[in-house]
Amino acid sequence: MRHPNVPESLDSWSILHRMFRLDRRAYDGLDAAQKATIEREATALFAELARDDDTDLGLAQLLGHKGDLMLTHYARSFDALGEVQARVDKLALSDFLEPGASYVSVLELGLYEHTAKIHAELRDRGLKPHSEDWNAAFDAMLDQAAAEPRNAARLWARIPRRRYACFYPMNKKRDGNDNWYSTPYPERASMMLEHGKIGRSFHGHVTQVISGSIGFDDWEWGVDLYADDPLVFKKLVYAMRFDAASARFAEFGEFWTGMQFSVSQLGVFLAGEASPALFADEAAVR
Ligand code: 76R
Repeated sequence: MRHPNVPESLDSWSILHRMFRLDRRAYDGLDAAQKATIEREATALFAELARDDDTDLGLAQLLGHKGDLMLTHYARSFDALGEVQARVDKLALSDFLEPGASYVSVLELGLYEHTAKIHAELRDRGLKPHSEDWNAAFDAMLDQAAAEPRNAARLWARIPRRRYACFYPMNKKRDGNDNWYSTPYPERASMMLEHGKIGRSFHGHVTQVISGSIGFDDWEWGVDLYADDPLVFKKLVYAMRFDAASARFAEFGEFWTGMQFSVSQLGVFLAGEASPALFADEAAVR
């Protein structure tokens, strides 16, 4: 299963992003009692999904014509994601939500450096690639990487509760001389190292969640960024454009940008008169 050219990753949450348009005019036409019923039912499900240890839910009010509401679902398997998708579709609120886009991916922590070190170490120990011992040593080292406190904390982290959210899918290019996948491992590893350095210069200002979607969806990765100030997205993504991993090799899909809000603010979002708030207090959020 392990291949010398392929960086390993640690994988965790199954993730489904769903972007909807809300038919505000139709919703506004309902009488107060109907709205209250719809709001109560949706709030109960969303609260459950945001509170449960085995799922998480992020709500964001989107800006622009690409959608009004983004639901970011985390679950512990694709099966569980399927259940979540069906439950949302069964809500009376769904009569007013028109699906605009969606994205399926799995949260991943890339291990370029770890993988290179593991290969070197296994070579030094004289283990033959793909032998039983080689695979076992590999598994042990991956378990060790997963147990590192920094990785462990990020692997099953919940959706960052920061006000501004931005999501976009991306590829690494396969185009003539700019083919990421035929670039030698050490070069890719050093570009990823540089990428990480630029990323870390924004440490604290942004929380990024990288999810892999090769084999699942139309692009190769999903990028979620969360910050307390939307300008951080512009500065970070711009800075990265100058870095080889992005400058030479990145291709981007559509961007979705908006404001996260708390489940208890769903009614404010549906009423459409004020911007629904995100409460920092977790008890209020969940
Ligand atoms: O996770 C880590 O901190 C380790 C270093 C790291 C990896 C392995 C890292 C750091 N990223 C990694 C992997 Mn990233 N990242 C993006 C984008 O807009 C663009 O140009 C690209 C979109 C942003 C904005 C971003 C931010 N990263 C990846 C991968 C997988 C590649 C692969 O495996 O081949 C992609 C597609 C990707 C894309 N990255 C960081 C950031 C930030 C802010 C960091 C530092 C995080 C921190 O330590 O605070």
